[in-house]
Amino acid sequence: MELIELGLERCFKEQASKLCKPEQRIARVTVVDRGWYIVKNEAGEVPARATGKFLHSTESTSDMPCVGDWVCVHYQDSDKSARIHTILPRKSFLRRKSAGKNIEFQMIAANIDIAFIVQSCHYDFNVPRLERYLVMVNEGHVEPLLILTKTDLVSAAKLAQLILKISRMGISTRIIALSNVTGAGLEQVRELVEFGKTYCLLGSSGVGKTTLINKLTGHDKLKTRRVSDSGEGRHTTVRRQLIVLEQGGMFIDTPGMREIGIFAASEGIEENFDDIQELSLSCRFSNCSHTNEPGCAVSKAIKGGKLSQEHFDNYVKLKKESESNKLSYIDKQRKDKTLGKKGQSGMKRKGIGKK
Ligand SMILES: Nc1nc2c(ncn2[C@@H]2O[C@H](COP(=O)(O)OP(=O)(O)OP(=O)(O)O)[C@@H](O)[C@H]2O)c(=O)[nH]1
Ligand SMILES: [Mg+2]
Ligand SMILES: [Zn+2]
Repeated sequence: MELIELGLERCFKEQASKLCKPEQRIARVTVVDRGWYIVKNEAGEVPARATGKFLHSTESTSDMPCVGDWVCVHYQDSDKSARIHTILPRKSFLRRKSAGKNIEFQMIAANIDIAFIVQSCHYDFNVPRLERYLVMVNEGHVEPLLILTKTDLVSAAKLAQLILKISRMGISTRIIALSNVTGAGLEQVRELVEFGKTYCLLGSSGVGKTTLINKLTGHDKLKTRRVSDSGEGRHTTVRRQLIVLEQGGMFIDTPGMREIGIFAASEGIEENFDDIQELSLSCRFSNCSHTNEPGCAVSKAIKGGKLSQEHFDNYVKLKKESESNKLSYIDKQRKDKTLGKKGQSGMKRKGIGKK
């Protein structure tokens, strides 16, 4: 195996020559599991930990290694384990607001070329949630692709209706509908996978993310599990993991997500709702809130059936959420600073620090 197969592009090589010390080598993080990592290079995969110095230099969870990161490592015990010293700057990333009340980023993966946003046609299908994923993916400079699974469980008419719902929302992202059971649509996925590129699967538990990877690799190496009849998943995949396909290309499997909190994602929101941004240029007032101002081009488009009300409502909701989370985050940072907590940020309090 060569590093180019793992997606080592020129930009990373250049960064490595500046940031890795002579005794260090470049490797890619393939597994993250509560403070432990697995890193891979030409010679194979070994377990790794971050150095204490590295941990002390991190200010937020975004600075911690995540699956897909390129890192400078020092191999030890005759190359049987490694220490992570530096993360090379990411070309793209996927992150969300961590679940629950805590306002922090949670890194999902880094250096992704295409994110597969996976929903099942059966129970999981939800367009506002699709838009949340799209905002997250746009924010991280990743190209999105929508995957609708379990087409074997719905009629062709029902599938057409779901696809129409997506396009009515103004979403123009490419869609692949497939069945892991009959194999319909799988060829379309195989065709788009390229050598050296990294794909990340995102979606609720039980939609068939892992099954899809197993289909692509051709062997059932990764664990999957039957879901209940209501389609409710059971969180079979518990860690993020990068898998290299024999035919080239890499897939990152992730555990199903219940919440996709949006936080400080104004760029992603603008990109996903560019239709609204464009219309608002024609509003009479430049600070139009598109509620009841005269001469509002957005309201006019909604009334005229040119813009979906649901799409607009979703825009307002996500924008509010993103901004209010950002304000709380800034507020928390300020408080932490005045209390002098910067040196012992959240991560160390949660015990992820060095052992
Ligand atoms: N009928 C049908 N069942 C499928 C399809 N794809 C996956 N399944 C089944 O759905 C169940 C869940 O699949 P998984 O691949 O484990 O789902 P997952 O998205 O990886 O779930 P988590 O790991 O919990 O996030 C398994 O029983 C699969 O066999 C499909 O296209 N059609
Ligand atoms: Mg899984
Ligand atoms: Zn307006």
